[in-house]
Amino acid sequence: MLDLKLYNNPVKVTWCPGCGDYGILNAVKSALAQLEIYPHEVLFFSGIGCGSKLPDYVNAIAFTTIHGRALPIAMGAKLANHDLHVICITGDGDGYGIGGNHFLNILRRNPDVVHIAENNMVYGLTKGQYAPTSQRGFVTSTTPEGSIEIAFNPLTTAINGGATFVARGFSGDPKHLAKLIMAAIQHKGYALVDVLQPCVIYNKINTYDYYRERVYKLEEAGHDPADRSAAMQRAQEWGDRIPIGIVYQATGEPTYEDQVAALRAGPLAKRRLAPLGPEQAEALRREFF
Ligand SMILES: Cc1ncc(C[n+]2csc(CCOP(=O)(O)OP(=O)(O)O)c2C)c(N)n1
Repeated sequence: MLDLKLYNNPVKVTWCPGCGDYGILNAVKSALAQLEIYPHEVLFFSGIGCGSKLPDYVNAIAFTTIHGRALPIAMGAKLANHDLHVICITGDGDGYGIGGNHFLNILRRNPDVVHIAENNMVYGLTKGQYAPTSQRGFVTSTTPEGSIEIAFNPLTTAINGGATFVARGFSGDPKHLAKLIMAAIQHKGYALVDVLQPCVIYNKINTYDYYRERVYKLEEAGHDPADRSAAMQRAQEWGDRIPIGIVYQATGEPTYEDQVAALRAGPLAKRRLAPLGPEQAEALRREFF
């Protein structure tokens, strides 16, 4: 186990006191320390949102993309350098709303990328508009009479879309969440960890108490993550009992990068650049600049 302090940096955290994102930050650092992954071996991507600030608060390599676009950029980085642990951090609006198309497509491509979705069921950064995961009836500035839409279910969508690892954690239980993140990092392929994350300012329904009364651990309930139909059943469970843990895991599926013909000779980061003649160099310069 590495020293947790290794992942500390001097950046001032600007989340509200009590924000569920603190538990996720602790769980991420703890997972990296337990797996003995050094800061230079991990590459974070995020979009825009409160949750997307998480990589700013970790001493590691990080790239803030634009709203909703972190997943395809993370996938590109993994294709270029397979040695890096690529971790993508999105909010629910970021990852499932504006980035929804990228979410659907990464599921069926299976690159070796971890996706941690901080699911507070609301748009936090922009001050409380409803999100795709907001529960029906949820009252916000943009749904003054309550949301009339069915809440998006990331777990069933992920399993149905071809994801090979689907888990749900709760930011109020960072130790358990760290175990899920470790399993996601160790999984070869796309791994979704959807995290129930209370927003203490804009979501007064899905609070710490709301979840504490309802969550139960799948590993203590005899659930077999390899059983796809059992996973679909658990993924639909919501109400008095809410499952957390590894919902679904398929092993042995090839990753995207394993199958790309152009990468058979190895990832780009490991290849020597052939010396360019002046004509080739000029042609490239003209094409790209
Ligand atoms: C293209 C674009 N559209 C809209 C925005 C405004 N915007 C920034 S963050 C955000 C939503 C944040 O919600 P979520 O992703 O759930 O993250 P949270 O802040 O709740 O952690 C929106 C709509 C933007 N920055 N860029």
